[in-house]
Amino acid sequence: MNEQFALDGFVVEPQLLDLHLLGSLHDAFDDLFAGHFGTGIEPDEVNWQTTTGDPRRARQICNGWKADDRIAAVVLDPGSAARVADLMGWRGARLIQDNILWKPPGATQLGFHRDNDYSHWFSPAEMATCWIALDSTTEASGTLEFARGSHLWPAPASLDTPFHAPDDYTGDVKRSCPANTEVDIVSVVVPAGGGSFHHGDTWHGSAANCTIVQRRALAIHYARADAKFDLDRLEHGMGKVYGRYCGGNAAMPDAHFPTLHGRVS
Ligand SMILES: O=C(O)CCC(=O)C(=O)O
Repeated sequence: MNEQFALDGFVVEPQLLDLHLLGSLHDAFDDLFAGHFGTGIEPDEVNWQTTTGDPRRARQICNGWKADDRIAAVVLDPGSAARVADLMGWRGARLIQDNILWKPPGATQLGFHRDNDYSHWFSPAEMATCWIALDSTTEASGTLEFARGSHLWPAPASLDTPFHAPDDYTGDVKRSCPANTEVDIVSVVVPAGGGSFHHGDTWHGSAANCTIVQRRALAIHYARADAKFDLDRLEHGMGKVYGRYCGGNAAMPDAHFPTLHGRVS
């Protein structure tokens, strides 16, 4: 594992994307949130659409790669998956889900959370994430924030902060911080096309966009290539959205969770 990643639980990168792609990705965001799905396939989660969405809320769609080939070209890139595998010490990485996030000027905050608290429907329940800024970011524009070293903290006893528009977006991370430790927040300030990689146990969230510029980002969540459905937990109602792709055995189908780098076993 990279030394900085092992200590902090994240690394920030000034450039992750070929800048020629930015324009087409912005167009893809316009299309997805307007309900135009180029491939004819709906994303797995659509939390905001032009006609119905609350204009003050951060916009979110999950698995836009299925709906739009311009998003797929970035999400299915084996290079980012290889980097994640290397940082995590995994033999391979498969896609779990993408997360398309758009905070227009004035849009609301996203609560601090750990991605691994959403991964209990597969095993090992470990994720890692590549986050790519599609606009230059500043603290004021509500860029992604990490609690440094928080991947080493004990798992939280309970979770109260909703993802969308919580009153205090830092509530859960403050409550989960061990005694005698300070929450050390680091903001990902990068040019468009830059971003970060983070461990699934690292606490992260973001403030409201208090500027007059857009704040769009593409997050790509990965698991180990040999991850399997946790049939027991699916039976107990966990992972309803993605568990529907379980064909009765534990293997995760490549059509929905493609292996992007390395070996499955
Ligand atoms: O872009 C953000 O502010 C949040 C991203 C995030 O938390 C995620 O994709 O898990």
